[in-house]
Amino acid sequence: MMKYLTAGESHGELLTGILDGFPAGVPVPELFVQEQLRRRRTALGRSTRQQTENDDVKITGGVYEGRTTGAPLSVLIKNSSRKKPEPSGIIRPCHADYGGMVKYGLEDASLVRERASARETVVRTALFAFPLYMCGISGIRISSEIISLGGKSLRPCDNRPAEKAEKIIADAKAKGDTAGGEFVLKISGVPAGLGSYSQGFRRLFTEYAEELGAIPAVKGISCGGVDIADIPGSVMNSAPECTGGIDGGISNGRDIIIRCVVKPVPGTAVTARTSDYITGAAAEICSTTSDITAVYAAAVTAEGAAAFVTLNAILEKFGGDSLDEISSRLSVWRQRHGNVISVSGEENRLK
Ligand code: EPS
Repeated sequence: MMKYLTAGESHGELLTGILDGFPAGVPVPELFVQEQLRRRRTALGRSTRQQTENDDVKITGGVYEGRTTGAPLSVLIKNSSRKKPEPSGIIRPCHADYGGMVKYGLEDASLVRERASARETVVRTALFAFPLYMCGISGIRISSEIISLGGKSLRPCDNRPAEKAEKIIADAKAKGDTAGGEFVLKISGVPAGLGSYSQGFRRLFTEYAEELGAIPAVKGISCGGVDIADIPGSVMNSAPECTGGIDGGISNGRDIIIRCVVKPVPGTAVTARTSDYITGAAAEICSTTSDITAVYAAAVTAEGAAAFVTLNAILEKFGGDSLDEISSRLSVWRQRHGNVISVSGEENRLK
């Protein structure tokens, strides 16, 4: 099973991370890692900070002559934007400032901000690119799609969703405001039988929810692309894909569909009322450097997070320490079971 840890601050020297338990023998996807970082950095709605960062990543451990070795993978990403945090007791609303100062006994919110910043997801994106690549070569495709922004639908059936998104972002920026939204993850090619109902924490949806909920701006997670709360059971039974590929905590061989709600970035250029943590005095705060929306960037990190969970579920089910070992076990399972699709109570086996 894989585990990871990250370290570093938003404007410190560098960010670093370790992914332990990743299989041996996987070609090192250096260009793919860079591409995931580029997609995250240049995602729609980011702040000017992204123009100063180049997210140059160095893979510093766990690889030899172009292949992973099974040793912990380590990555290092230098920050271009370096600055000594300016001490401040002003609590930014809807950020980690207040909770962080109370928890760690700090009187300076900048120390909280430096680590609570979503900048940390740059490391997760780099580390998760390894499982995402391995999922790809194992026949599991993971993609994301933004379905709403600032309260407006962006479904592909909507007229020109990309232009609509640009306009929503431009309008929010002109008002000094920010926007939340929703994205959907689609994970195809997952074999049936991953996860378990035997314990709540082993349910596959629990594992996706844990990892996706760890992305800073993600505040809601549901399984299935439709508003499942709004449909009767009879409709759901005749369209079982509504439950998003996981039933009873176990993958059923269908596409896994997970929908995530992303909050608006709280750092707006519109002045917000707050208070000073030290003096308790009322204060006002506004920010001009923040992102307009985190939805697009979060979706890139989420693709990797979904791959991390999927690969971990594969490792739990099939075991194995190298690409060859895992691939051959997966292929035996797929030959035996294919994808089991249940339509109106009938079981059809699709090879
Ligand atoms: C962030 C605030 C902004 C974002 C940052 C996350 O940075 P700054 O404080 O420099 O204006 O740009 O995101 C990144 C740097 C990144 O790479 O994602 C925050 O407070 O979470």
